[in-house]
Amino acid sequence: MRTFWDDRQRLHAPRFEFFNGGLHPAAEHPGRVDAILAAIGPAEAPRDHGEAPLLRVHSRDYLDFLKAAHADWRAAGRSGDAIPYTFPIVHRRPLDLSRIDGRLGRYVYDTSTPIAEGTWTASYWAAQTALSGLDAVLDGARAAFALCRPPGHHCGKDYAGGYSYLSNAAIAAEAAVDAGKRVAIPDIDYHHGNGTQDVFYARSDVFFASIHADPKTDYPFYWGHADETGEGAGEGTTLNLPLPRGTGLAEFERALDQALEGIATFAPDLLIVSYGADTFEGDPISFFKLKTSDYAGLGRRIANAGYPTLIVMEGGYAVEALGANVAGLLSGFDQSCGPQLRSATDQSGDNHG
Ligand code: OKP
Ligand code: ZN
Repeated sequence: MRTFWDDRQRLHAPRFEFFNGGLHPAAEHPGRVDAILAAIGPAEAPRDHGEAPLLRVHSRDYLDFLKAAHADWRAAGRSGDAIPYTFPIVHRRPLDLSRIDGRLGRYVYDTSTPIAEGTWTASYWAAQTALSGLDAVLDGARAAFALCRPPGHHCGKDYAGGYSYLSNAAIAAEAAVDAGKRVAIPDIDYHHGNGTQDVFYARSDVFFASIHADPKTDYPFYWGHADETGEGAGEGTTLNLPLPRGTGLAEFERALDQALEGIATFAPDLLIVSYGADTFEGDPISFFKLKTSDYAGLGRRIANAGYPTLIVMEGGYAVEALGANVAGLLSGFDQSCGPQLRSATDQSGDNHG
């Protein structure tokens, strides 16, 4: 499988996040990609597609905020990384605020998403990595892996959150739509992909299906409930499959099959998989029970659905097992002996291989 990665993604190196009332070492750190690269070997460098494809998803004012936020924070005499602490929950309205402290709460919805000196550059190259993986698939590759970091599935048009600053999977999906494709996004990270869902919630041309920890107990809490199914023209093109803490392989595979069935009904031309390995039993911030040996089977199941597939990296924080968990899913996909690609006119709805 062709894989993509850019070293500038290491430049996002926040030291701490604010969580449960105190500063904690950042879980989403550059050591994660060292572990993955050691397991999967060298990757291709992405091509620079510029800002235009980012602006298909994100607003100009949000990108400008993100570029300048860390410098603005330091210019205000602050130390460390920029973390918001006041949020516009009550009587929200557009306000033109000057002080960085107020602008942070407007654009970042939680305290786990610090803006460090290299956050913009790293996020920019994560998005370019996703776009380059998409190019490979559009050029005819069966599959490609975009090693994106920081992750992207929690941020939306004009907000960051959940360690996410640019919505890598959504940016690639919009580029695929622009290339005339019908896209489905299965999200198998432990956490609901609320940002991706939000971007496509009212859209009929992109299907979003997420398997995740029940937001009644787990981040991001406010989104990812089973009754969220899309709105307007997008009614029915969002599928949420929340699962309880303690979920193991059998229940996870059942949900994955259900997601792939929904996707088959939608009949996409290609898949963009948001892959988080934080479903692993040893993940320090998550509570599912998947084992390293389980990931190859998930890769096989996704391959057997038969669509050209871009796999985009999201979470996964058990660094000692992360390389094996990622390599496992990719090699399971590659070794799939299931059906060849289905054509757009051959949608049998049979996902089982
Ligand atoms: C990002 B991704 C624990 C705080 C957890 C943020 C979780 C973001 C997960 N230190 N809050 O979906 O893996
Ligand atoms: Zn996650």
